[in-house]
Amino acid sequence: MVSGKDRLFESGQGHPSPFEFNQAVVDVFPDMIERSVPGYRETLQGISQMAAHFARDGSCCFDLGCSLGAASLAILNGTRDRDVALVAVDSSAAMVKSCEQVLHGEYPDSAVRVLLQDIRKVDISNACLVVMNYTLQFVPPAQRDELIQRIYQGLVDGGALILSEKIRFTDPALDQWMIERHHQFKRANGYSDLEISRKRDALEDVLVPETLEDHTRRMGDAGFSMVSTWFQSLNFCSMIAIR
Ligand code: GEK
Repeated sequence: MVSGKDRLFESGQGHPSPFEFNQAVVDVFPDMIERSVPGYRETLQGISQMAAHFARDGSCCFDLGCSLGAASLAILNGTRDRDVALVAVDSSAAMVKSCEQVLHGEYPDSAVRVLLQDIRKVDISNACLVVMNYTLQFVPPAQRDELIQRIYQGLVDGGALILSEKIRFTDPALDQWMIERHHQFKRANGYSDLEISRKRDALEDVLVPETLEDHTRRMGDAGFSMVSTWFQSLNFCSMIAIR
């Protein structure tokens, strides 16, 4: 898929409107996420390897908040010789439309379903792997416990959740230091100070990061037996939780 260059926050005055996953975002999404999320590619590579590891014939993988299907493609790549179905879910109609074209175009013979649905409502069962690659951060914090519990219940024994999130740190000085290094990463990728600050304003109260301790506690409370970080780059982190 050809991606335009992300110029969405290059200009404008006053407080920007809250960030939405609309067609304008879809048109630049691959460029936006690569230039904004440290370690994004490495995380996808890891997801592919984990999918190969956790795949169980006759079961299903879920990609919750699939956007244009990058994590779905990683899962399909890791499970290509296995009898494993894939369900990809997103609540943005524009994302789902393009994601369907990408996945069915690249894997026409695979058992892939792309659902336009809210992940808080999706039915999860017989899952060997559930991936939420930078999606939980957009779910209101008060609703996160219930979603993680439902994922746990939908996994087979030995199945896993991969949860990638932007995180915050309890120590305000460390938190600020990480935010500044992330902004340095974005500047090195060509974003201006104005773009960085306008995107930050647009994401306020839309993307709500939590600490690693919050995530670990929630997954432990849900019943996961092993919870660990497997990848981190600055304040972006991917965790694995095994049922
Ligand atoms: C990737 N995983 O490239 N229900 C369904 N979808 C949702 C919900 C919800 N409640 N809330 C947000 N989304 C992808 C990247 S992007 C991350 C994921 C980012 C969807 C939203 O529409 C968007 O497509 C996605 O979650 C988050 O590996 O842009 O930072």
